[in-house]
Amino acid sequence: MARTASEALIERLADWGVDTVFGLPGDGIDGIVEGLRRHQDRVRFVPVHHEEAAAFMATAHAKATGKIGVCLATSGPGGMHLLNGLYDARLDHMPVLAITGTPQAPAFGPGSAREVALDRLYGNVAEYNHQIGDPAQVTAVTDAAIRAAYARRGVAHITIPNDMQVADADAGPWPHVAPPATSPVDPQPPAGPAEADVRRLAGFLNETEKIAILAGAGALHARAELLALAQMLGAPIVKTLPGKAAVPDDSPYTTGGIGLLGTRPSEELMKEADALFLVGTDFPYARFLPAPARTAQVDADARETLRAVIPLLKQRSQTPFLAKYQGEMETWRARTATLEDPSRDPIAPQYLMGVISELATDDAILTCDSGTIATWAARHWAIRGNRGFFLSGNLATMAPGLPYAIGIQHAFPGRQVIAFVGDGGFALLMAEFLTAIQHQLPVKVVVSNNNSLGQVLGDRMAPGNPGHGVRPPGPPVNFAAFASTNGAFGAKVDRPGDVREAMSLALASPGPALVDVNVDPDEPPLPGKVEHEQARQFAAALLHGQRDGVTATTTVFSDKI
Ligand SMILES: Cc1ncc(C[n+]2csc(CCOP(=O)(O)OP(=O)(O)O)c2C)c(N)n1
Ligand SMILES: [Mg+2]
Repeated sequence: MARTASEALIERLADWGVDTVFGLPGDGIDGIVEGLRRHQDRVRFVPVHHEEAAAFMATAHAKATGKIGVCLATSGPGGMHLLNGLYDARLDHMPVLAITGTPQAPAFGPGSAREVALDRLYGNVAEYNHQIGDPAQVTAVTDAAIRAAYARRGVAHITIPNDMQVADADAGPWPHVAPPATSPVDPQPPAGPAEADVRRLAGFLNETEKIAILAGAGALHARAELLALAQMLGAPIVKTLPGKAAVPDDSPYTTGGIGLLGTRPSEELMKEADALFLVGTDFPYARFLPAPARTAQVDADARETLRAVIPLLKQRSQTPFLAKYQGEMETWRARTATLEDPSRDPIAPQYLMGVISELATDDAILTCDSGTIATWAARHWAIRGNRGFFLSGNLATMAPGLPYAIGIQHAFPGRQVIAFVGDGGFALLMAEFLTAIQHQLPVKVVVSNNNSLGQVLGDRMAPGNPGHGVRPPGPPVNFAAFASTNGAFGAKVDRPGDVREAMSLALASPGPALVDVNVDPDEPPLPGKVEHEQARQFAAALLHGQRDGVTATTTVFSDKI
């Protein structure tokens, strides 16, 4: 049988080192799926239950491996479903290739079936966006798309009309004008900074007294350098949430997170600092940054830049700024530990996260959804050893936790991968747990089940409004039953005394496992530093409209540390 253009596509993906494609079949991509079938020894196809999840899996693959993630969807609805996951990649600067199908030209036009112009729809999300017009282009276009995704750190999109998917790869109508293919390698240009910039940076760092370092996802590979820098300058390291794994949480050089989910010492030191050094981050929440401070930002490779600047720095002997916040961190850590109270009933979500953190391996990877779960993970999932942490950073969408875990587990079959998700976020894409079961992936899912869209409840309470549409009537859903009915480990936990055993069993089970924990529905995710006025408004909102106003009010005031 003739070699099709789709085969040329899959072969080229394999040449680029792509070993997995996440997607959902459809007649709009039949030819491509057939190409995957013919080359299954080189590229594995992971069928999912919702295309949005495929895009999240591809994004997670890129986040965890640094290599391009690939997702596939059919024309029309399939292509539209990918979009949320692709925006996640775009906003967190991840190289992802989306492949879609399109009806062939004669069948496509006003009023035709599947009339969704995916190339136009993707105009805003994609750095590279091309509809194949000649089967002989496929190899060259694949090269260009992948190269663009790496170079511009974003999404590339190729859409292929049905007839071209199955056309003879080498017999396009215009083979003589097909662009030449390049080679399937991404040569790394020198990513280091210019020498003059390094000297200026060293001068800036040497002459400023109170420096705060803000480390982001772009510094995840520069742990040793960040710690050496902090030690020489006496400068505390504050971490953005996507940069959480940059340095261990028990390091004396870090004050942990920043922003609403961060720590009080981070918030305070940012106010006191007179210089800010941003390493590998485009942290968007300016109100948490020191306003008048002088600022330096590393956009070149973080590790290369720090390696170049460290030899030019003067070792400081007195480090009062660091020492002050090290002292404050002792208080914060002690307080954080008390919040992991095993005796609280209903179960404190902080305790649940604390137990996971204690029992997980030193190289476990935690993925997380947007919601109150992100606050509990930010504060109670301890980075130690080679642990990882991934979530949707700038898009902050619900639901990526489980698909992220599946994508990462495929890339790292030997590592423990845990998704810490909310009942709301899990419900959005819970069918992907079936994907884990069908692929026998040992992902562990922990649902922090507060029977509400807790984060929204918290956001509404801050200005004093009671919740509306965020707490369903009736008891919490039983997600554990869904897991166990379908052949996975499932445990429903309602009592604090059962949390540890259920978690141990789930982590020890060889296949996919789900622990669904009813946590306190009235536990608000408070900022690290709660001002009196904020606490008052929270309390007022709770007393107005919440079921257990009095319980939560107690928590609000006792959290005001
Ligand atoms: C796709 C999407 N829809 C809505 C939101 C707004 N939102 C942010 S957090 C949240 C609540 C999430 O609820 P759940 O997953 O149960 O987590 P919880 O906050 O209760 O811990 C919502 C609705 C969002 N971020 N993304
Ligand atoms: Mg919830």
